[in-house]
Amino acid sequence: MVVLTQPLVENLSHIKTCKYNNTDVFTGIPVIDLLDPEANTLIIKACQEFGFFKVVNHGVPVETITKLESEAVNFFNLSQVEKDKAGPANPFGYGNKRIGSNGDVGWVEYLLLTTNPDLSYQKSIAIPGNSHLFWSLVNEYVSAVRNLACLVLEKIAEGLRIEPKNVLSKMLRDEKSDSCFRLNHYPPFPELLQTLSGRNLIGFGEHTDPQVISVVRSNNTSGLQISLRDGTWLSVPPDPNSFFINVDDSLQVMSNGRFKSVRHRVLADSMKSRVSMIYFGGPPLSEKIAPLSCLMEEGEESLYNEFTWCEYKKSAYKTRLGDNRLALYEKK
Ligand code: GA4
Repeated sequence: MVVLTQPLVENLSHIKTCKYNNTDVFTGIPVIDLLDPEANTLIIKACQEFGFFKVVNHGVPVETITKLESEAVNFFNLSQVEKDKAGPANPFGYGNKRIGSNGDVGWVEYLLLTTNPDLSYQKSIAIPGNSHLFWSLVNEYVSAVRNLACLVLEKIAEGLRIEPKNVLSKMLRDEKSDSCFRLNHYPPFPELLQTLSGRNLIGFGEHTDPQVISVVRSNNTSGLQISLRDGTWLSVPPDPNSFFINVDDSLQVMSNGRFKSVRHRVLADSMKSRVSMIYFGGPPLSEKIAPLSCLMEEGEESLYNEFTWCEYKKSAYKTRLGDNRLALYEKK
């Protein structure tokens, strides 16, 4: 069980809230069994409908997950002074409430890391305690969820009948893949304060992920919500034994809009800490992000102007969290 202690609240006025409206629970979430021979087709359907689904029989060992989660809990339980030694997030490192560098804030603290196992980089982020253990668990976890992300991307390629089937996954397997990893901790936000204001505190504001695909795992605390195409928000029941998959902006472009990147957010829970671990699978910086030619039907035109991942990432990092970052690249 995850138990975190946190001294209560400084000034909250800068953190956004949203109206408490008993958001509906997403009961229809597509659940894909990766051992199901129909998984390809079901994944395509989920990518088109929601840009979001859950996977079971994912092949990531339970110990890989629990060992890293327990290291993350130990880290977030350290004193503020100790945690700050691993910060500020710039963009990598420990961050507290500030998200990105353009004024976004949330009821969250986190470690944002590249998936680059380079030791000199890892040494630049000072993890107190047994940092060797920490980094080896991060590397073990990241390589397991990267495999999962690649398996899902290969099933997507098969479902779309595009060849070779590693056309998408090879971007994540490339040694220059620009992927990242984040450990998030959402401290509880006492119910009393929530009820007094009649509002929910935003842990991580609404946004889409810029990369290709994201693999999300959380403990048993709720908070994640996704937005449907019509703008309705639905709460995603937590499931620590499964992974949630997000379609990201780059995959939206590569599918020429057939898939939509999912808008999501996290609300703080009144009672319990939420700890999540997210792998963001990104392409190499030089990769051209454009609709896959083998997918285009006769006469079909790209909905987007061409760009590289480097260009998109640069422009994304200049935006506010909730901005529609792809709009800049949509053909008018
Ligand atoms: C959203 C997805 C990932 O968490 C992230 C985030 C990044 C950050 O936290 O530094 C960004 C956000 C994310 C998109 C817009 C910019 C950059 C915060 C922000 C305001 C690590 C990523 O790659 O893009």
